[in-house]
Amino acid sequence: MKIKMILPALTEAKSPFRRPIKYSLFPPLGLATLAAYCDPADEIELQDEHVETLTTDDQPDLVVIQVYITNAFRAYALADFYRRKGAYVILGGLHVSSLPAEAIAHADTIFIGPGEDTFPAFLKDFKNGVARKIYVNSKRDIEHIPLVRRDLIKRNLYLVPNSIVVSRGCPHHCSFCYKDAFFKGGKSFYTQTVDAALAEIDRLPGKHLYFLDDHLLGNQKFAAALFDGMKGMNRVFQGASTIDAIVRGDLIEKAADAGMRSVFVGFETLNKANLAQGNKKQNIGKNYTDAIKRLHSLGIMINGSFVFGLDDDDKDVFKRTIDWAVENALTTCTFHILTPYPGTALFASMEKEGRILHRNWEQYDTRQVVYKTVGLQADELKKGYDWAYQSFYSWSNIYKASMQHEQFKQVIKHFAYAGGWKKFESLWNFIIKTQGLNKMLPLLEAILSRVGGKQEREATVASPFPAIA
Ligand code: B12
Repeated sequence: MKIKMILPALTEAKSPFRRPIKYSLFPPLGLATLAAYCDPADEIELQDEHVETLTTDDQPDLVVIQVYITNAFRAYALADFYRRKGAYVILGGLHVSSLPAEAIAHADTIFIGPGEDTFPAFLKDFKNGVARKIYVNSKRDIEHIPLVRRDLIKRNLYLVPNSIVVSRGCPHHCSFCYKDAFFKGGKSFYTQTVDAALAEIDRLPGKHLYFLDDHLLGNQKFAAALFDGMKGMNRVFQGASTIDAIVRGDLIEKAADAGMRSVFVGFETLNKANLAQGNKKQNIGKNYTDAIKRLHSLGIMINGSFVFGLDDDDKDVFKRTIDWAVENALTTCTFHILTPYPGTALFASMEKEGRILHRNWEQYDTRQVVYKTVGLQADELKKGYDWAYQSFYSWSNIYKASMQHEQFKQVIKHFAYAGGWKKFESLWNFIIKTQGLNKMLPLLEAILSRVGGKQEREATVASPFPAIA
């Protein structure tokens, strides 16, 4: 059987003129995970529209499309196209799980939730000619899944080909997060076995890894065993965690010893009422500054993530946030305009209050205001968000943030990194266009590599490479 797997892209990611580096970071891991359930005799082609032009003159028997919010319309157009050509088209992923009624109009079969049980069940039914219209995930278990089909990934098209996930979901329940909608009706946080995770790491060439897990430190026992196992594997890695997991016990020290060199932290907001609106209980009352100092002392770079537009935000929120991020020497920041994803508690409450402005999902990219604001006018919010990026990455603030470090070496490295990354988007664009991204990997590994003792570790260089939003 001929199977075509597609990760569609939104327009911006496909621009022939300028393509932001963030779209060339990670390969389509979800589809490569699903491909592992296909028969070895199947002829599979996996195409990621973020990094390549789709071939559409083919005649696959089965087309598998992954849908998330901003690529939904493109995914539906591709699905319609292949159905007209006579292929059997199936749709799954986060957006399909949130809005099955919308997706079903464009598919022969749709999938709700993770695909580790439903996709193999479908394949069996499909071969027997009895495929159903809808498959709903019920088994939440990734302990014994087949090896991700990394051979289908075109590694040379990505800056970070070694992305990996060893868990699904997260132990928390923030009202704006996709998670509760996607994992409705069952476990919403589960991990691989430590041995399977270590074996998967072992399969990856080179040194650098990027864990895409929502919360790598979320299961303390699992993470501790994973980091113990990784010690001596000579890896450097980046991942995400919450503040409360960073300050609890000595897990973060274990992570640093295992090779963690940068962490994505969702600070979201510095305002308690806003944290409560976002149900981000794990951040309430936590001393952010202590956690930051601890990370810096371990040589772990921090990519702080912030959301603007929660109801308690006022005009000063942008400056307050930037001042705080600079004072605390965050190396990189990603800012977002609050975005209610369908299926979330936030979307439900805003819809009830008549605050959802439209359903043009392409604009739900966290850079545009898609709901009726409360504390700020919509244009103030958009302008403030744009200003936040400009201000945080201005030379004066990069200089100020760098100067917060105690060690001179760290000052220089912070300055070079933050300046270098944000100011060289056109260089990244050139590298992408000339297909030179994979040649940058050794540089990334060298920069993230372990530095000697504690004193030197304090001066660890931050990654000059983008952190994901
Ligand atoms: C890596 C990543 C990216 C990468 C690229 C995506 C890629 N290459 O896969 C980049 C950096 C480009 C990116 C960008 C954005 N992202 Co993003 N990203 C992620 C991240 C961190 C990991 C995805 C992943 O690999 N997961 C692991 C794999 C194993 O899981 P999976 O992909 O979900 O696949 C499983 C199931 O979904 C299912 N499945 C998926 N497809 C199908 C299809 C079929 C037929 C079947 C049966 C099953 C199935 O089976 C798979 C195995 O269980 C997720 C967070 C997350 N935890 O998912 C956010 C996430 C997907 N991103 C999100 C968003 C909003 C964005 C942005 C719009 C935001 C922004 N401001 O940057 C942009 C725009 C992207 C665009 N082009 O439109 C949201 C999506 C919300 C939603 N409701 O759709 C998420 C969930 C993060 C969040 N905080 O909410 N992202």
